[in-house]
Amino acid sequence: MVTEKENRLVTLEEYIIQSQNRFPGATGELSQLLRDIGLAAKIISREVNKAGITNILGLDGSTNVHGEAVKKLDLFADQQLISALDRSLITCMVISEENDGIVKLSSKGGKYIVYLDPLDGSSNIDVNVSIGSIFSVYMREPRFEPTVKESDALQPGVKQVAAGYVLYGSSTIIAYTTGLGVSMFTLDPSIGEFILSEQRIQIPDSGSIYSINEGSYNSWDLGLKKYVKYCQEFDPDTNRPYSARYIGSMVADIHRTLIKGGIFIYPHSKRYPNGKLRLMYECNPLSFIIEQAGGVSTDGEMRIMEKKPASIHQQTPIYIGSKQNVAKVMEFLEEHAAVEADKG
Ligand code: P6P
Repeated sequence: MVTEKENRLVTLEEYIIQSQNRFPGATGELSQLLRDIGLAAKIISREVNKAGITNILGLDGSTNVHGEAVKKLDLFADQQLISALDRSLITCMVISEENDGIVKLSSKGGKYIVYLDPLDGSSNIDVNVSIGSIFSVYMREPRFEPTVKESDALQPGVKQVAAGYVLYGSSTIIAYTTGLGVSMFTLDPSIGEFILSEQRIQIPDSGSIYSINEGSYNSWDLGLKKYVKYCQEFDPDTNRPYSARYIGSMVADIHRTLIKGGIFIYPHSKRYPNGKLRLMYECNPLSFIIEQAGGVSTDGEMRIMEKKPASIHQQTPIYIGSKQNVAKVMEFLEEHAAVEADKG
């Protein structure tokens, strides 16, 4: 018999406060930061869901640091997230895909640094495919320098204090972790609140979905080609052939991988020698989520979250998902690495 109390809806705000109360020494600042992001997510969700009506679709004519055409909603999302973080005066600096350099906020003494991909997968905006926002939070180091500088933000992913994503899909959800498991909330637009839908999420140890842009097949290393062919072979004992699913929005592909298991891969290639996806505001935060759910995330040679960043917009290859699926692709990569080395 579920008592009324157990059945009561828990909002994101209530959940954040309840979680904070488990840390007697907590100052409430990280809680406030997470609430700031939740507020911005509601505002962005409203615009994403009516983009077609308010002609916010389409390009605004500029390009971002990677030379990618920027769509109006990218800028809107960037502005909403940065202003929400600025208002609470606990974040000193934001690094965002939409800004070449660091964005210094009003509070020079703020204890947090936040990386943002304000609207990931924005190439899908005009075709009504799910897109997402990604955030990654670090403590500022060194803590009490008078001025913030880019080098303060060059920290490995293992030093994240929080990370998460917002997925603007058939419903708007937010998933985040502070290192104590992954919690997920669904936006109820009728009351304007994110409602707790799941906590301590666990990714299946193995999955039968592989997710990669096969259009780049010809430029892959031999081991990766062999792995994808392995996924496509018939073997009912290992539930193969696997299903191929690729949305082109990392948040959506990772969310599916978290829930259903399997693997998402964005490898290095001739076009992207260091990989396409950004280490600090795509791969580290989503790796934190997947690792907290019991999965793994590597660049093909080392754990993503242990990479020491050399620059704030650094790119990396990524193999992320269920333990057994990532282990299997690594077997193929290692087996054929010698062949690749010989090719030079
Ligand atoms: P491709 C979106 O532009 C993005 O940054 C990720 O969200 C997505 O996984 C990837 O790039 C898609 O890249 O080369 O397959 O179109």
